[in-house]
Amino acid sequence: PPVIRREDYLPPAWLVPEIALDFDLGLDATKVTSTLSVKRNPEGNGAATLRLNGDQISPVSVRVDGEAASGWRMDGPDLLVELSGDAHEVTIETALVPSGNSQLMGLYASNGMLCTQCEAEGFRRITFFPDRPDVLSTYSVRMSGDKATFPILLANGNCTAEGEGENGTHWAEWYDPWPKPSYLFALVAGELIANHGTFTTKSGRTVDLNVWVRPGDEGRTQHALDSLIASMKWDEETFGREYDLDLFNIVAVSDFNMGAMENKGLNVFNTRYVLADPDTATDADYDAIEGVIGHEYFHNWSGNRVTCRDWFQLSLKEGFTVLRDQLFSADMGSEPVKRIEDVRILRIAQFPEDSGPLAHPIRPDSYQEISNFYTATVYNKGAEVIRMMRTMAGEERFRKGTDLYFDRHDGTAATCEDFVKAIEDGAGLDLAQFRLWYSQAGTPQVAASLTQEDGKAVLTLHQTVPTTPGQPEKQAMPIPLRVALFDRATGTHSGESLVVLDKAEDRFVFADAPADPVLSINRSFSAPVAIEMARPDADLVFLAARDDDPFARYEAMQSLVVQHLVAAVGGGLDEGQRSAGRTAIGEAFRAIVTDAELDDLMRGELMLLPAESYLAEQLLVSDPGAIHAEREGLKAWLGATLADELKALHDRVSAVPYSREAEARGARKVKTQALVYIAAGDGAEGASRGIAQYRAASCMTDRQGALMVLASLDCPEREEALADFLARYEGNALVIDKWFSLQAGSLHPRVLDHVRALAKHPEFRMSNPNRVRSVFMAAAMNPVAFHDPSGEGYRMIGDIIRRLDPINPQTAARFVPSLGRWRRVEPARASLMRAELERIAQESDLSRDVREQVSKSLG
Ligand code: HT7
Ligand code: ZN
Repeated sequence: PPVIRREDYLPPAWLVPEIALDFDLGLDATKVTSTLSVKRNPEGNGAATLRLNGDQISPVSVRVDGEAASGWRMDGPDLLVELSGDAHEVTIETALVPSGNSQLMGLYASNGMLCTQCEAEGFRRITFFPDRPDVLSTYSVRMSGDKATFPILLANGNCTAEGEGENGTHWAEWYDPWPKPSYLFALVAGELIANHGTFTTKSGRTVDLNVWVRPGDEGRTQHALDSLIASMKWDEETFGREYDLDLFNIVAVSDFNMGAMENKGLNVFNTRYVLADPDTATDADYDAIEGVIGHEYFHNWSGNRVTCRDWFQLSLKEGFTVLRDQLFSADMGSEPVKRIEDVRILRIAQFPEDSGPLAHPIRPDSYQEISNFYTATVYNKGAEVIRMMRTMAGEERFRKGTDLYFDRHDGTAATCEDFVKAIEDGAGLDLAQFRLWYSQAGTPQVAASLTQEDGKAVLTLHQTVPTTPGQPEKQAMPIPLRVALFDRATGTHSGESLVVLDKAEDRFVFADAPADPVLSINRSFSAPVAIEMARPDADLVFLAARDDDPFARYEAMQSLVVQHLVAAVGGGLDEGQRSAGRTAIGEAFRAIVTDAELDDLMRGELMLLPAESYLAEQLLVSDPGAIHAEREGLKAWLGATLADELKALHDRVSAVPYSREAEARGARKVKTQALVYIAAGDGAEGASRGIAQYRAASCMTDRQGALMVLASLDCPEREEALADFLARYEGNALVIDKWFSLQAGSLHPRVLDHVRALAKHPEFRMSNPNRVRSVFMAAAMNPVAFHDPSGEGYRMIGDIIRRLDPINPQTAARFVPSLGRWRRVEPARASLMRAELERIAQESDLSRDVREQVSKSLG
């Protein structure tokens, strides 16, 4: 497959200032007539040929300036039209079969309705067009269809006219005044019902808001609508961004490849990120809905008003928008808890990507299939990179930078370089060297040591940026680190400083530090790096209990456990050392479980053990079985040793009545955490408390938490709860997804048999990405299932990739990275993982998506 390179960018030869689309809608047959006003681009190469991209479509007719065109031909999937002048009108008809579109890109049918997904290259599956984000057009859309099948007809912008047609049909016309790239086009038609609201913007305009869902789901839309209103207000207050149309529609669809899509004025969402009520959605679901609604709304400025010049610039909109949604969620809830959650996601999803065969910079240099680059690196590391600029500039100056960015580039397709330059100019920063964060892949490792010289504390830092595929040589990057030096006696420090390490090695002298201080470094995770520092347990126990930065407290607790488990897995601990390590962890853990000053939301974070994938990251080559056994061993030891404290905690929080307030949410979070440890320490006690929590549950958070614990136990209560859950929520797809994923993600010894049975369950559907992920992504992320020494877990994931690829290649390709980690796994498992990748590679008609990921993983 051809490789697309960033350095080959050329401006488009032809522009399309306007497009008119006419849809004659049907689930099995839709006719599309598109009329493009094309204009030669003075900045283009002057070519007479207009290249219009297509994908699995063919033209029914082609006209130029109203006449049947003779000068057109196909070049592979693309349509080439010969044009003589500088401006023409090109009209093309295509015929689509939405019900046959299982890839869920372009126009497709979902649950009896029609909807579109055009990012990144789906528009070319609807009609022929220069399908690239630097071609901006105003869209006029007309659609007609059977009124009973499609009572609601939606597109971008505002509805300008509607009426009745013949034979039970009706029609609507929509016009979006804001020029946009084709990837932001959207159309939805179907039987939908709205939860309606309004928002008055800061300049006094009233915006109509609708959250559209299938009839019957409308009772679960209020949280989404509230989140939208909160997002609109927050973006005005925090970034000075006002909404720019009179209407904002959100539509929930049940078949969707990703979370949601920011189409101008018509966001399309996976039902997962819309529907919630206390009986069916957990607190985590509520938070995710708020975050995703915010994310898509914020794209209206960071993505839509200022879009990307080409897909290599994806982090321009995604990294920035993730940062914006993170700041929003932090302001809506607890800032430190949100920061801890974001760092945990980065470490679980992005660090492994950055150290594996698919590592790429946040602004990639090449790709074969752009869908493979919607990654944790582009999104989450991209957000961290912009967050570092904010940290170095300070909030106020950062805002000056973003204001300048929006002013300078409004209405255009911009680059990451444009963004950095605007922050540089607006915030008054020198970001010359900082630009390396955009071009170099790999998580920098920072070795830190603290010494005393002439009564002063000296912090020595040394950075290494690991080699990554295609990047053997790396340069030192600027790494902003927040540090504080604690006085052991008083538990205080004299102020936090920001040091920027911009050389391979540097020393920072702290003249007025206390004698023999305790170092707190990378506070609030000011840089996305790994800090390497061997530290006495006592220092970490001190910070876990006393650091005034909540993130640093969490970090100290994590480091204490990581240090211990990594040594244990490596066989480097004798019985005495193991027991001393556990005792230190146990004491820190006891303080967390019993600290009356700590709020429960934070307690829930501090109680979490580091993920197995993060532990594996610490080792060049690891044995997943040994990591799992050591981590579970520690969990069981903590559960048994602190049984009384954990039961007291479980009892206390079980008495807190349901509400959406932070205190009650914290109680629920800790309730399941406590249950996890109790069950690890004593299975029978876990089963009886688990089923009691399940039966008493008045909300999904408690019910799902109890079921999660029971699903990992081999006890009769497990079967009772699973059967009850299935019967209780029959017909509710999102909750049935939970039922599938709790079993596929369980630590039960027969989990592989369970996954095989789930794949044969009558409710399992290969055509629905949520359902496929609920079984197979849960299994791929579950070390017990995936890393089973038999290799059956790898075989299962290999099989699903091969079976899913012809149906939905984008979703299939998302499973490849789990197998791609083979080089970091012990030899016996590594060869089984590699064999699975080779088996996939032998398939003759693999999609570009899967082929790219598999060949890079083997290469
Ligand atoms: N910008 C959206 C990306 C997206 C997407 C990409 C490829 C295939 C399907 C897709 N659905 C949505 C989502 C976002 O980041 O906001
Ligand atoms: Zn996004």
